[in-house]
Amino acid sequence: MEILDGKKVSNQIKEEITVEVAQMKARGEKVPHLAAVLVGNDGASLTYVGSKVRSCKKIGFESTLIHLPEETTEEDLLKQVHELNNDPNIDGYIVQLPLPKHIDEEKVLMAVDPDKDVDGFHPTNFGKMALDMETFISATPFGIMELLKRYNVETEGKHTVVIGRSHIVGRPISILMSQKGNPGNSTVTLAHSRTKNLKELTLQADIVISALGVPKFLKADMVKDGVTVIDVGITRVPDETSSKGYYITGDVDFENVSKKAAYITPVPGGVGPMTIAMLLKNTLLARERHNA
Ligand code: BQF
Repeated sequence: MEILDGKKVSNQIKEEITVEVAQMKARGEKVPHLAAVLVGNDGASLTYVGSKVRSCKKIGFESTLIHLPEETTEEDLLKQVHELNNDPNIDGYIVQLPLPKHIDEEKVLMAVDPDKDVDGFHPTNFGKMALDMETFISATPFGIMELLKRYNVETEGKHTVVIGRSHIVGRPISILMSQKGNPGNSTVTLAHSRTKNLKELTLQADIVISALGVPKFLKADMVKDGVTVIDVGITRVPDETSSKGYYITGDVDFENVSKKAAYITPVPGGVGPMTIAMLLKNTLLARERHNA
């Protein structure tokens, strides 16, 4: 069994980007500038945005955090989005999800300039991804592909079962894994809440990608020997004995599934850190495209 160490690989990617940014600077070019819009004070969102901004500082990017109150109206948020679209200093930006319930997420994501949409959530960018065109690939699916690539995990002709059909992870990774390329060329089954006999499917899988959000859902008796398991789940489970008041767990019963797996991602330290690294990669790409 080999651990797919997302923490380690994400640090490698960040080091590679650091070198490129230093070269940009040495040539007298502007360095990439990422902005993040956070609405409200959701604990997990604050953590995620904080780590994105910290990573920017570490690798030499400029960053701007726009923290708006929970009561921000949809209209005001759309105004902020248009300001970022028109700000020539900003190469790329994200609107941290989830948004408060009174704001229409789809409307906001549609307002983001696709050329600055480093999360790749705009329909134009999702469409380009699905058609194999150059675009911003969403950070989490992009991170999974990069992790498989850097560990030389064989995907060609393999049966990949994706669990979960979210717009942000399940659906796009099912498309990417079936596309031509390496990683890719996989035969993909996309399973979801209405799937019957899920266990029958996962038992046939060479690769299982779980993006469900149910702690320890995937059990050892659901996978075959030699399986590759990618765990995208991150759930905070309340825990009074922990200093943070919670611990983080994935969709996979790691202790038991890892005994049968050829490759497996841990939680934390697997897909999560890769998501951050690929957001930075997309921001670098945005800067380079604006130069070109
Ligand atoms: C780790 C996210 C659900 C909804 C909105 C490192 C992250 C997570 C875990 C992280 C995520 C999940 C992010 C670990 C960003 C990934 O060590 O395991 C980093 O910061 N993520 C997000 O911005 O919005 C989300 C999950």
